[in-house]
Amino acid sequence: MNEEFLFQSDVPVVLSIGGSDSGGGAGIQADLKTYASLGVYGTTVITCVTAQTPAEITQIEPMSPDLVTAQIRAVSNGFPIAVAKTGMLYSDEIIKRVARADVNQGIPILVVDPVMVAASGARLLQPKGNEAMRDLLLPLARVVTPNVFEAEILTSHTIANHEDLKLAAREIGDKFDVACVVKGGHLDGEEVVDVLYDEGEFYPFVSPRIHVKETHGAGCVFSASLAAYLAHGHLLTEAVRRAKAYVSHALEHASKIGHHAPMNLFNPPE
Ligand code: PXL
Repeated sequence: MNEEFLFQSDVPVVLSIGGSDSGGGAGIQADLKTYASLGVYGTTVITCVTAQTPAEITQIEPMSPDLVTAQIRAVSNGFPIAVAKTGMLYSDEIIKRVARADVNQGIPILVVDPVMVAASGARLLQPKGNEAMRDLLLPLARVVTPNVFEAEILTSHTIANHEDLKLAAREIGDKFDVACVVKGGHLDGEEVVDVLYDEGEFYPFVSPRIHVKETHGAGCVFSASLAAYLAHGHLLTEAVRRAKAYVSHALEHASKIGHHAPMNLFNPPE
């Protein structure tokens, strides 16, 4: 893509490649709300449709791989994408399409949220997809954002404490030649420590734990806000700092919506 095309926009363009969450709290819906809130233009490639609320997923149906390819082509031909992020990709066939060089060539910066298993335990990536995620998609990323469970799958090591978390970030970063931020929210403690590893350096990000009963979509919102801050031109360390603050603030200001209490994405911290 030529540079002129990239700078023709009044606002940066971000692309989310992921699943639809009918409850609106995670997936593509959470990403679009985050993009609207942070002043970037959101575009989407839907990989699958899920029937769910924050409490449970009752059905998942993937799009055809051809439709995924057609969506990526349409969006990248029509818009100057600054940053793309991947979320729920569901199958190895879909990962293969996203990873094809002739399909994703218009994407300068890729954020990979290696979505595998939901907090509820539901499988968001079929077992065959783990290998495709590791071998085909991770090496294309600028930054990968696993939670503790995903980092355990990617490294085949147990993560029980902050030292394990650091080692996992370094192992993933060095192995795939990417930056890696492992999110520590699933470890115990009154502080949540996320660790970014980039080009041989560790950057810890510490925040007080926010005690809320619903954290559905927090991972999606972290990677989407990270993509948005990168699209605004922030350096990776500053983009991670801001993404973490955005998620914390959204959790802290959760709104009561029926029986649920989803994050408030429309009240950013700065
Ligand atoms: O948070 C991971 C995630 C991503 N994408 C979709 C989801 C979920 C979790 O439920 O439903 C569509």
